[in-house]
Amino acid sequence: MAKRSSFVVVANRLPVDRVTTEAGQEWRPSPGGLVTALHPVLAKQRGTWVGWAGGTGEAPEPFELEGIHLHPVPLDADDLERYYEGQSNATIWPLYHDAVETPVYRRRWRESYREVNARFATAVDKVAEQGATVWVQDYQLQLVPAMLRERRPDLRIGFFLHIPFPPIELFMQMPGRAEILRGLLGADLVGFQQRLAAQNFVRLARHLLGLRYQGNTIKVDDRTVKAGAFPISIDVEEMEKLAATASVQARAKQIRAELGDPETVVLGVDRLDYTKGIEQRFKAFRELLSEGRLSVPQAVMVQVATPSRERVEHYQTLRVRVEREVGRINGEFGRVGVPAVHYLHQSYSRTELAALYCAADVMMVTPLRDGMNLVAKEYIAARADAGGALVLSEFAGAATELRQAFLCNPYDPEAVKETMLRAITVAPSEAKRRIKVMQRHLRNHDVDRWARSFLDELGGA
Ligand code: ADQ
Repeated sequence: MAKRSSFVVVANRLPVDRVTTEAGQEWRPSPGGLVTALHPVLAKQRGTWVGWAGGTGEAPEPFELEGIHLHPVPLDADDLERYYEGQSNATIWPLYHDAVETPVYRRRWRESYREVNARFATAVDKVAEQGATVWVQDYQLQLVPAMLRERRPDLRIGFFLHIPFPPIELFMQMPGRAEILRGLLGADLVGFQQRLAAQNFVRLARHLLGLRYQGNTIKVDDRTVKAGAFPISIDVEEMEKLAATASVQARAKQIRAELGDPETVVLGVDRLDYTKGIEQRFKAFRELLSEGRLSVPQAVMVQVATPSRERVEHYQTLRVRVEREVGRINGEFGRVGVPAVHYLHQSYSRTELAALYCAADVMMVTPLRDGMNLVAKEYIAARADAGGALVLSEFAGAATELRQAFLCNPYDPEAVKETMLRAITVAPSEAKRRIKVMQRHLRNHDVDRWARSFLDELGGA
């Protein structure tokens, strides 16, 4: 019989990785903002996290790690291909990000998405005690709230979407759109990164299902569903402390030296994803070099592109395009021993990321659309010296909060170039002023506050 909890988090992935050590296989917590934020609540309430443990085949037995119950849900190879790579990452992901790549629609993927969502709902049903609070995370599990409500009307159900929620015209493309909307409406509280997304959602409820709403409260049968904006954040203190350690500071210096001590280090850190505007950033850098407004080795660019969703076609073609562009820039503007772009298709530790942030004069965050973008917030938190400058796309959720960044429209190449130059040439006193204002904002809006505000609202919903 599964252990029952009064607080359950449901996400596609469990916050753990299986690692092989000399002693055999063991589980390690995987670092991430979500688990950091939720760990205290989960530990205090003897909570359970329901999610996929990675790997295909039979799921491991439920186990405990650092005071949290972990309840694995199995996915087989077909689920992975259809529910995860297909419906989640080739249909919903591009559609919700302004269709910057054309979403692919397949009936079999949709069926698999439904089956897997039902499997998650069944798992939660098993572990949630009477009247428990359940918090469902993200676009892979949008049907879970309604499926759960049907099985368990006693539960208090929250849902948080980490990615944007599209305007009506775009959402209406989706085959099976009403099922998704009804799925979300199974929750008591549906949270988004931004106010606009919450508005898109309530308007859609009226447009598609004829539901009435007042403010952000939708009437569904005899219940009400609240929508709201809860901009996610990072563990600000952790990043501040990490970046201030002597070893990170030393490593930052070493990175600059290894880059040839250029005047300007421009940095990008993203999952290799077509929503992140990596190509737009390279184009701006290349044109500035070719117009002679920047030159190597005075300015160099470092682009960390974390491998991501490598079996999805959109991502395979993106990788080819990005790597071709890196080759082109280095071919034209690099010199022996001095590439213009240092391209790193690798994962890094938090420590190395912090050192990279500290080494960068200009951080380029130029997504075409992004729910929030935590890299932008991490960069600001890492700059204990209040040095550096952040170039930030207007289409990242973070732009709503980080108003002192150098904001730009990533679709406009001239705007990206001008903004990048402004960030490179900003007076140090002005740069410092901007960073400090943003740091103050972040200290008051960290990930812990995000989780608390959502759960408080859900408690009162
Ligand atoms: P992502 O699209 O993954 O998140 P982001 O918010 O930037 O984007 O978070 C990425 C995280 O991965 C950051 O914490 C970053 O430090 C880390 N990371 C990036 N490259 C790395 C590397 N090479 N090695 C190790 N770590 C790396 C989704 C949404 C966002 C939303 C978040 C949280 O798309 O809009 O901000 O969820 O809700």
